Amino acid sequence: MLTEAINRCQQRINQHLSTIFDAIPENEPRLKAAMRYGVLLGGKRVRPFLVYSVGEMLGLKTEQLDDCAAAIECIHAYSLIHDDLPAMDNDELRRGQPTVHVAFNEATAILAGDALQTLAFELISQHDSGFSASQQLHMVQVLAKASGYLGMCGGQALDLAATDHEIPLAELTRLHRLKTGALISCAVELAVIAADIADTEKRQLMIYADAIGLAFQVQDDILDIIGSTEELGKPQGSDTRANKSTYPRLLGLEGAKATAEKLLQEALSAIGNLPYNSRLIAEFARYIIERRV
Ligand code: GRG
Repeated sequence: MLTEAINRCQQRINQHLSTIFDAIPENEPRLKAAMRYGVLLGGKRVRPFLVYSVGEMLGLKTEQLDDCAAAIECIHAYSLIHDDLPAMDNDELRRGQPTVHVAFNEATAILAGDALQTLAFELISQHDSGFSASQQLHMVQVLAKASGYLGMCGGQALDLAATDHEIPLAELTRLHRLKTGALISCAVELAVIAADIADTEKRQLMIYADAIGLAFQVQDDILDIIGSTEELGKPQGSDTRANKSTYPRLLGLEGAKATAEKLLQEALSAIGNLPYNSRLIAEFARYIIERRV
């Protein structure tokens, strides 16, 4: 059921992003090609999956959720393009393909990230979205906050500052809540705003989102040690984040696995009593900590 739903979501979001790009005029073909390359070259589509699965669970139709799903993936793609730049992680490969600054050039990669970021806000503020102006304003606000200073950018700044020295667990957790967790929580929140549900139910879903957002990063750190199936060339057991604090470094591999399991239980108990069929998002929470890519 989950694999089928993930495949369906991947096809849906890829198709919707393609449609969006087909409609963008060819004024700046190289910039447009770099944006399309950055956003359409693979990826698990975790954030769109959350928008679709939470939104549908709350009674929305898939087509009502397409632009929110595309917007959050545009923000994610922008963050990866900028994260790969020489001034940040200086990576030449992403998802097994040349990174955007390698395939195009550095200036184009910076602009492609910038333009994907603003495209995200364009998508959720369209006048014919079907949502009220107040819902749209709320979506713009949560997406801006999750991506910016109090979210992903702030987390990235903490991460850059924490290279070459160990940081305590509480600081590592704060860093990852911002850098990775904020956008994952935002995916759930966009669906919640779109469905306009009661505050008590919203609170439970946001506890779920916070727990899986952090669990995602714990598992990312674990995969860096045990080897992801995406990085088969890399020797198993090699810690490529040797100069950084990670959950396995601070807690040991077994401690990190126990933390991921604890976060999974927190996520599951938060959604256990919701008046919706939460089976798919429960299965997804388990996938987050069992995934090998
Ligand atoms: C440059 C402002 C700015 C932010 C960058 C998210 C991020 C912040 C950097 C990515 C670096 C990284 C490897 C983070 C670990 C967790 C993570 C977000 C991995 C990438 O996300 P996935 O696994 O990627 O969802 P795919 O390829 O599946 O889309």
